[in-house]
Amino acid sequence: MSHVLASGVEVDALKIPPALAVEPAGATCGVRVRGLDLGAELPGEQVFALRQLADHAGYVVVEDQEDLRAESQLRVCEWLGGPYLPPDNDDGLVTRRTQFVSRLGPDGGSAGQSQVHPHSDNQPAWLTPDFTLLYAVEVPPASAGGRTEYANLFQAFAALDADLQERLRGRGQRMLSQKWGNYRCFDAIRASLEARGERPSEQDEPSPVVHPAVRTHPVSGTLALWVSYMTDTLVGDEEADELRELTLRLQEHVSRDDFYSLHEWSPNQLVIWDNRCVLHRREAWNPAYTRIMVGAQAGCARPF
Ligand SMILES: O=C(O)CCC(=O)C(=O)O
Ligand SMILES: [Fe+2]
Repeated sequence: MSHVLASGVEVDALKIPPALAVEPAGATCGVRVRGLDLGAELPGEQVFALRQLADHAGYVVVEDQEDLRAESQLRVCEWLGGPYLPPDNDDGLVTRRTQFVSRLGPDGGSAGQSQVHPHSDNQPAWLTPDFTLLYAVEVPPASAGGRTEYANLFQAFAALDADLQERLRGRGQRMLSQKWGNYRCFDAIRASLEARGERPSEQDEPSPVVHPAVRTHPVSGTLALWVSYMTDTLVGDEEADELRELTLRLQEHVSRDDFYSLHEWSPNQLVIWDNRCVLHRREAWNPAYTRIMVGAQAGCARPF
């Protein structure tokens, strides 16, 4: 049965070969795909199907990927625009970002086991990754936490009243540095920085990176409210207080539960999410359980 994807395009309007089964995955966005074997060289029509879904759905859960090795993730990255390499000054999650494929866990790696707040990966960089891939090797039972949620930012933009949409179009947002963005978004990173006596301060140089607050998706052209907890402040002519208030208001807006789709992980799933139109956040998990994930990022562009 056809359904409408996050971008507004119907699944039936895409070229999906009959060997693939596609169904909705989350309440607000996402698809689940069966019939793909990413451990093998795929025919072009299947790669094309995966690319179209990744470009329109917000996130794609690819089921039944047994023992998806690093080389296979690299090949998927190459299909999606090439592996993303972070800028040199990216600190806080360096290990994960400098090896385009790396293992998170069992202690959660540098992202830790604690809660992760809404963000888009590497959003503080000028050039940001289109996609993140995350493969579940071993995960806690859903009742022990560790679930990941994806916010549909097309919906978040559409839900603003017309006046506010107008106020935001064409407006910049200044990003935090990667370090202070990670401090804000990863409770585990915050705890380890604070344990070393490090905290953000008024004296810190503001990051030079300014992104659009409303991002045009490069494939569908649909508008996304691309604000997150990696945002320092919106840019504009208003007084500083007013800008701060507007920034906070939008951060609360993109945290609204009704924009989020909950993903409960099972082993052997690869999730590919589209950082251009979804935010993600993750629950803490009970450290008595092991959670091992293998991740990578793909595609790279200057947001507009
Ligand atoms: O563990 C997850 O599900 C997501 C972690 C995350 O957001 C990250 O490492 O950037
Ligand atoms: Fe992330």
